[in-house]
Amino acid sequence: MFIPWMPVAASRQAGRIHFVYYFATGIAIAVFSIVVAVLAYSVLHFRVGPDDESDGPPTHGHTTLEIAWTAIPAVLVTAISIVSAVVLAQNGRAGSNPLIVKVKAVQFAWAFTYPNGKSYGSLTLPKNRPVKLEITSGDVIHSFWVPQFSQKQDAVPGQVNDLVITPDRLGTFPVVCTELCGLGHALMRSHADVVTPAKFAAFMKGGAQTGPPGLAVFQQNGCGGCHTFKPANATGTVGPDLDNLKSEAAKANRGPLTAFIHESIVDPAAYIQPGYPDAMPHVFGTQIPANQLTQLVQYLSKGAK
Ligand code: HEC
Ligand SMILES: [Cu+2]
Repeated sequence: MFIPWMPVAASRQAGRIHFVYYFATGIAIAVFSIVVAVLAYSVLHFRVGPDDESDGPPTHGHTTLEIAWTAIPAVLVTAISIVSAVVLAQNGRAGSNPLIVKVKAVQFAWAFTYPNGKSYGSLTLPKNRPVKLEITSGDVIHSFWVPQFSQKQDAVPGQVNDLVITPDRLGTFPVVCTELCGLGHALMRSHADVVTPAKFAAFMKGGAQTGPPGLAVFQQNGCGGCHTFKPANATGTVGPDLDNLKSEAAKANRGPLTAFIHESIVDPAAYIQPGYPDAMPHVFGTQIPANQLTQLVQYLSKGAK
């Protein structure tokens, strides 16, 4: 396309959706052009003379014209409906062997779990294989969106919504939360890497989970959306800078560092850091499994100064 009206289509579904867009837009442009042309012709051609104050000639209906302007739009609207219905049906089809990835949204992060049981904070997908995302939420309503895949799907607590994607373009594309979900909503972003099938097979085997175990817990629970923490490359500013945890724990005077961190995560309201709102989610105590919580506390206490 000469002008990039839309994000590049990076999946088969996106290609079809773009076709529907252009199909409907093409019809709209044709109708608009005809209407404006008739209007312009009428305005110019039937313009009254300077001194003509007489009434126009009386006109009655024009049956042929009326049938035409009823029938043509009906045909066009039906055509758009049929094309949309076909695309919708095709886009919902995952085929017989889709890759199933469980997607869990929480304030304010994404977790993607693969059939091998491993979870990641970003999405890795093989090119040209249908993927079925099973999307849910751990707290409030979020919405999964990758502009280049052209589809959105709500993440609703207590419910699993499917989304089928067949990536057909290698590259890295943003994952965006597109449902206002709280203070860190604007930061609730990740990315989708579309890789070759060979690379994907290596990814599934290797696990590619880099960094200390606590890092994954930190990323999966969206801590970085609100906190700055250098070891995790996190730059959030809603909550205190966790690089300063040691001095803040001393100031708070609520026991040893690890105890303070543990309490801050499972019961944020027990001690509110002066100058900050009570904005930290109160769900982590029940949401993060005990072993992961231990890893997270260790990870934060090691990185803290
Ligand atoms: C929605 C934003 C938000 C998210 C997400 C969030 N926090 Fe917080 N956090 C805050 C705010 C605001 C405070 C300060 C208020 C308070 O003390 O409760 C805070 C305080 C803390 C403190 C105490 C720090 C201090 O200096 O007193 C720790 C430790 C902490 N958070 C860790 C985490 C971890 C670990 C996660 C991820 C599991 C996380 N936070 C997720 C907003 C957030
Ligand atoms: Cu969200």
